[in-house]
Amino acid sequence: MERWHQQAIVYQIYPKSYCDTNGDGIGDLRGIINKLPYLQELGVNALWLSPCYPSPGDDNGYDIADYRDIGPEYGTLDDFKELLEKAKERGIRILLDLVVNHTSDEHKWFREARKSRDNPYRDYYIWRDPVDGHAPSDLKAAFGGSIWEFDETTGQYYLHLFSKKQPDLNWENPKVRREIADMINYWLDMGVAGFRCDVINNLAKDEDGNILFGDRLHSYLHQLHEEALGPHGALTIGETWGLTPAQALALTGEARGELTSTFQFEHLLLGRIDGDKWMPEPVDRTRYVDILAKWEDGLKDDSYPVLVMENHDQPRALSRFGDPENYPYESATMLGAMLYGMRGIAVIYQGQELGLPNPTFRTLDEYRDIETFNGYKELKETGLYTEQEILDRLQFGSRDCGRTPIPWATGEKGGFTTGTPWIKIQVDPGFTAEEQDKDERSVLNFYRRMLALRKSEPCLQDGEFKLLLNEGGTSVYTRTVGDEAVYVVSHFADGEAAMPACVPANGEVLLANYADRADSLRPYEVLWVKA
Ligand code: TEU
Ligand code: CA
Repeated sequence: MERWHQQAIVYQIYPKSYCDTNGDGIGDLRGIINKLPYLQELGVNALWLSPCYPSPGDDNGYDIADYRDIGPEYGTLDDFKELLEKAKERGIRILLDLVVNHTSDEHKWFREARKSRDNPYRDYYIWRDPVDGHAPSDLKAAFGGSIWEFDETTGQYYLHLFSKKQPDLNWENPKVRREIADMINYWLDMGVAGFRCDVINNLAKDEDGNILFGDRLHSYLHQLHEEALGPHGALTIGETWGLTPAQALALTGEARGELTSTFQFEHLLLGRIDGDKWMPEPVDRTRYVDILAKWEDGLKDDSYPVLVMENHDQPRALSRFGDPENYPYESATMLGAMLYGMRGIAVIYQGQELGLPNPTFRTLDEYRDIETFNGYKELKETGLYTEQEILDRLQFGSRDCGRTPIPWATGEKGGFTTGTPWIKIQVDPGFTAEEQDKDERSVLNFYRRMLALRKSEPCLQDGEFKLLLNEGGTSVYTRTVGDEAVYVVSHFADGEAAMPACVPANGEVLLANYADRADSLRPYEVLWVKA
């Protein structure tokens, strides 16, 4: 694995909600270019841009109509090349989102494929005849309804794991694999440094209907690696829901010649009854730490965990796992330092560095996300909940909780736009970049100090992970190189706790979210101690 992969600190940008510079209420590439100084000062060294390709926006850009261009609402290819260049001047690499399990139904390939059964592009997608006049199977799509959509013109169904405007590509077809490898090379030749790979473990579908980790997944990924990713030394981070450590090892590592790394989201399923995003339950915080430690222990040598707590599909971590009402600063900084002291590729989602909680959604029409509208429909159909109970569940689980624009400055529109934002923006006192930049005791300045240490402290770069303690809300782990160690001490709870005996009393405090060092641990206290 390339050295820079191991040291990557990736900042995910949801372009639509980052910074709007032309007043249309939609974030754009020019806005990202303007924020490069802020990103460099934060200390990140790579950006992952969620899709900003041409798209009808059915799934907010994860329905791509042209893989080789920039959506006009975001700017032009020249703007993108300028971003690449200016980011590189600041030591920041750019990763794009590789969304190749499906295209938009407005992609040229699908517009052709649906014209006739013998169209040259027909087999770029997955078509089946009706079975007894019905869909070929009764599997459900992620955004509601069947995974099969009937196409009147040719009398067949096509497969879509997500919305019916996101037809799945047929990876069995060598022409599809060739097209995607060529597209990857197009961006890597331009200077893109790698990809976050959308639902990459869905690519291979087995005849028995299995759609996760299908039999031919490894061969498909190996082909992309050999023909495109490997020769460029590209960093790839696979989005792989339902992954186990064994499956992660089988997908990553130098010798595999497939992916560099994979997200694991197991801890992000906590607080949900059976993982159902609309069904809240108390978070088992001890289990949260145990899960993170399991992945640290499961991926060693040239496989790397990916350290993540938020993204554009998740509500804000502070609202899910912290205590935004009573300890916003302490719990946001504890969640960050407990995670980013660990070994792996660090991924930070836009706004996480400001310790943003969920925005408040009061009515259904304030939402924008297809998954949320489907959630509303499914909850309503149960007949079990009042309108307000449904809205409360959407507030708990909606992806839009992580998709509202970044509050750069005080004022109604938070310095995000001069126009009308595409989705509501929440600007709360103390939660803008402008205020936090000047406040030594802000989440932003804590993140700046934390990331600088993560890059400068050898134990945090190459140190071996070892969990020493995780009980009653207190956890301690070490990162060790030789006879030096950094102890990461976290009190994942309110109230006081004893300072664990395993923490060296005379160690040097590298990072702390309380101004002084006490003999005990205070609410959501976190310490990085060098000994
Ligand atoms: O997400 C994969 C996915 O399954 C998510 O929809 C996830 O299951 C859900 O949001 C968890 O609450 C990727 C993208 O990140 C997501 O934005 C897209 O909607 C999806 O794939 C289809 O491209
Ligand atoms: Ca704009």
